[in-house]
Amino acid sequence: MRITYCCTDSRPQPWLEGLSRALPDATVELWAPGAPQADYAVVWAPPQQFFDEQVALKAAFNTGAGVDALLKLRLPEGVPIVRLDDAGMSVQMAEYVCHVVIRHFREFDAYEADVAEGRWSFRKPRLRSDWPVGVMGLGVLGERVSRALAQFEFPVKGWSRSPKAVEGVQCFSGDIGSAGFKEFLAASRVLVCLLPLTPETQNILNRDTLAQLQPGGYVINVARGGHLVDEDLLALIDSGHLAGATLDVFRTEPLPAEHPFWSHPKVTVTPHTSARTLRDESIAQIAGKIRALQNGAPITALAGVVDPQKGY
Ligand code: NDP
Ligand code: OXD
Repeated sequence: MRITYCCTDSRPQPWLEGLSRALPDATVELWAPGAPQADYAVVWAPPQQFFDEQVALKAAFNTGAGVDALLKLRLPEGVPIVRLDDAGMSVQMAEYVCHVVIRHFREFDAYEADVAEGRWSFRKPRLRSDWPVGVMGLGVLGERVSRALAQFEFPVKGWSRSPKAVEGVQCFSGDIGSAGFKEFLAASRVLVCLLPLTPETQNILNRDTLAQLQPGGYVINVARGGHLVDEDLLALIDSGHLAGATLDVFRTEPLPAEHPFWSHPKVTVTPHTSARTLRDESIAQIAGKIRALQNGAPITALAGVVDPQKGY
């Protein structure tokens, strides 16, 4: 069995060694143009030439949860794409989102500013009931985040395309623009985006949808920059309808130096770090799936197989 590795964002050697250790019977190689045909691919943002040349793949494993970049390529007919299914990301995402919600709700940013000026001051306690948090997308990450927020006793609302039941979370469902979607927005004050980026969800955080949040709303985008219309967010913050935003993902990454998000006092920027791919967990998951396929399991038995029609 031959495995080809083509990830443009990480040092290849530890991945090649880890995959070789996990699959001792396999030949694991770094892809280069003209490389021999492989049975399986491990990829992140490969060039189009990669898929034009690798025409004998039984499956391609994406070393991230989101496949929006991969699905922009011309993929070989019938090759299943398998994304990371958690692999240590959901707990990181829960930490990040809970941190941001609590920081905003408890006004820790304001306390830090006071302390920096040597001021000992108290703020009036806020009521959790005034801070319902809406989570868009109740998949692997969204569900974990919703449960974590519910542990802190925030009123948590969740929205997904198909109906879901998550303990402690009021779940809404339906397509974008449906009654369920509108009810979800109207019931939320903090909005967390954990949707995949697809043609339907592109620009979903816009003037119209964000205006439907409760006054004093706060936006947390940890999914993809393409979900957010940057100018609409800034206009709603500057008009006072939104209190601010924490953004981990951007249309162009790294965020260009001249972008207004860097300096806006009500916008916090982090460098696409809310849930990182963990190498050992990811290798273990991918190797386990390759072993299952080699032992005759059908592709449908694997978690994380992407539906190309849905785009996630
Ligand atoms: P999943 O595929 O497990 O979950 C996606 C969820 O979104 C599902 O609940 C799905 O609904 C819902 N959804 C998709 N399209 C629509 C739609 N049109 N209308 C309503 N609901 C919709 O994905 P993950 O939870 O694993 O990951 C989510 C995203 O998080 C990734 O695609 C990636 O972009 C981003 N991400 C960001 C990271 C970072 O560091 N910033 C790290 C990892 C991921 P249904 O279940 O009904 O299909
Ligand atoms: C991912 C990401 O999709 O890191 O896994 O954004």
